[in-house]
Amino acid sequence: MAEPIARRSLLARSAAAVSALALAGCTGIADSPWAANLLGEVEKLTKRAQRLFAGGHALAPEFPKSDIAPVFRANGTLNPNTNDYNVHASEGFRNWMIPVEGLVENPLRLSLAAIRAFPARSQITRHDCVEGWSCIGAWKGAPLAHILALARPKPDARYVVFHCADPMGEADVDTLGNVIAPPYYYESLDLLEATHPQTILAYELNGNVLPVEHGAPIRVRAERQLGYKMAKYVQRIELVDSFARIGGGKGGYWEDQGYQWYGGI
Ligand SMILES: Nc1nc2c(c(=O)[nH]1)N[C@H]1C(S)=C(S)[C@@H](COP(=O)(O)O)O[C@H]1N2
Ligand SMILES: [Mo]
Repeated sequence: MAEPIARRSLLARSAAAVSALALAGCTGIADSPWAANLLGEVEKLTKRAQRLFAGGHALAPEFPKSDIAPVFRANGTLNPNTNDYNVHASEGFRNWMIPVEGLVENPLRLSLAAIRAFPARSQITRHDCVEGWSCIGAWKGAPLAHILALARPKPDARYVVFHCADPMGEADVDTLGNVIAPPYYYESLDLLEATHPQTILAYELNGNVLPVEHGAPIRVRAERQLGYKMAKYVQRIELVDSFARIGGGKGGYWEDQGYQWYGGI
């Protein structure tokens, strides 16, 4: 019986998340409001500097084919492994449907076939993970700008939120026997980053159909951003004016644990 894993509490999960932060050299964010404030300021500076010096839509470097890593490292969830996801995987994701909703004039429901039929962009880029590794790979997908142009964000839309299919931990049971669902991975970009030409909904890696460990059937590539900003297993896209009502309110699963929202590189 998988008892010990199934009973692992959310508290243990967040303790694990804090030690993961410690490993990533981010100790103290959670304990010190002063440090958190400072980090917030640095974050704003990084964002302003990147946009000022690099320009709003300056491109991340792209590389020749000869630089592609023989094996692209996978990180975070390697398989959502929920009943629902497993059914979709067994069907080759032909029934996977991504709603684009929230603050849009024209809500969409995108099948994988529809996403593959959009004009595609291919790019060979370097992925940087905060855990201290990088990997170069070739990605192909549909520019998110194209999809947002079809959905027509309303004037008050500020962020694009990606809701993912992978639960972060197991369901838990409280003392009254109520089942507590685990949080699901989610991430967000502002409209500038979301409409950047290298921000794509990717369905191919190195010329092959996107493998499950890399986010099948659809994952975000936002090439000026750190790895954790690039949601895998995208299930639903929502445009919002604020993060207040989503997850822990910080704009992403890892942001809710203390990571910066602006993960520029
Ligand atoms: N849904 C989801 N997206 C995710 C993650 C995850 O655990 N779940 N991990 C993030 C992190 S920290 C990194 S570095 C990259 C890893 O992408 P890869 O497995 O294709 O290398 O995915 C990001 N997107
Ligand atoms: Mo990462």
